Amino acid sequence: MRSIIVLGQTNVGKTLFTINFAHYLGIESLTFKFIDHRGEYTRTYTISQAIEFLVSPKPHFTRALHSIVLSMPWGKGRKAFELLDTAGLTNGIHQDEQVRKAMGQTLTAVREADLIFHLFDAAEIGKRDLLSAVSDVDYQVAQFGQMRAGYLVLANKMDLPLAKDGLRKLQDSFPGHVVIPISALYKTGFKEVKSFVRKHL
Ligand SMILES: Nc1nc2c(ncn2[C@@H]2O[C@H](COP(=O)(O)OP(=O)(O)OP(=O)(O)O)[C@@H](O)[C@H]2O)c(=O)[nH]1
Ligand SMILES: [Mg+2]
Repeated sequence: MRSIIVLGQTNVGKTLFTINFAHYLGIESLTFKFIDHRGEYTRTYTISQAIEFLVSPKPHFTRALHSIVLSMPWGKGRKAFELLDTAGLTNGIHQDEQVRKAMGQTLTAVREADLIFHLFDAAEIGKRDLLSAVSDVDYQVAQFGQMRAGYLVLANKMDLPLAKDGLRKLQDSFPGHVVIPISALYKTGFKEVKSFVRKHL
């Protein structure tokens, strides 16, 4: 099955995007496959349960890979694909072993994914100066991503103040890349994301 991996620093909105994009594609009941220190297992949530249990402003809330199978209309039928939510990327070596392990897991998974969605918190970037706006680890991911056809930068949290400034900084930092502004919270920009999937997956 083709797959899309969602990458980005902690708290940028990867998990909320994963859940609400699934909802946007018409899925009401989400079966997540978790792969962590307990092995591989599944859990099924409604959309509101998934948001309640899996999304948090607490940093490094997602501790390991979890994925859901989605599908969308394709030609005369539907096409199924996997959407992988990951633990937040960190600069350098994190002191927490679980966070370090999760980062290794993310980097392995990214090699196998067909498309990469690289999420940023545009509102946070809007508050900072251009030099410190985008971190080293994000540049490394972008460099790896640009070698692949299906690499997409998502400027998230466009509903918040200063996000427009952040979007501009992202466009300056990643010239030549497709940057789509979205709000994972309000599901804006999702039509454009869906078109990208249709074109590249
Ligand atoms: N206003 C606003 N808040 C958002 C948006 N997307 C996510 N958030 C909030 O940002 C916080 C972090 O969201 P998560 O989806 O848990 O972020 P994450 O990238 O999965 O974080 P980690 O799992 O720690 O790596 C939560 O409080 C979300 O409600 C958005 O588009 N707009
Ligand atoms: Mg998360």
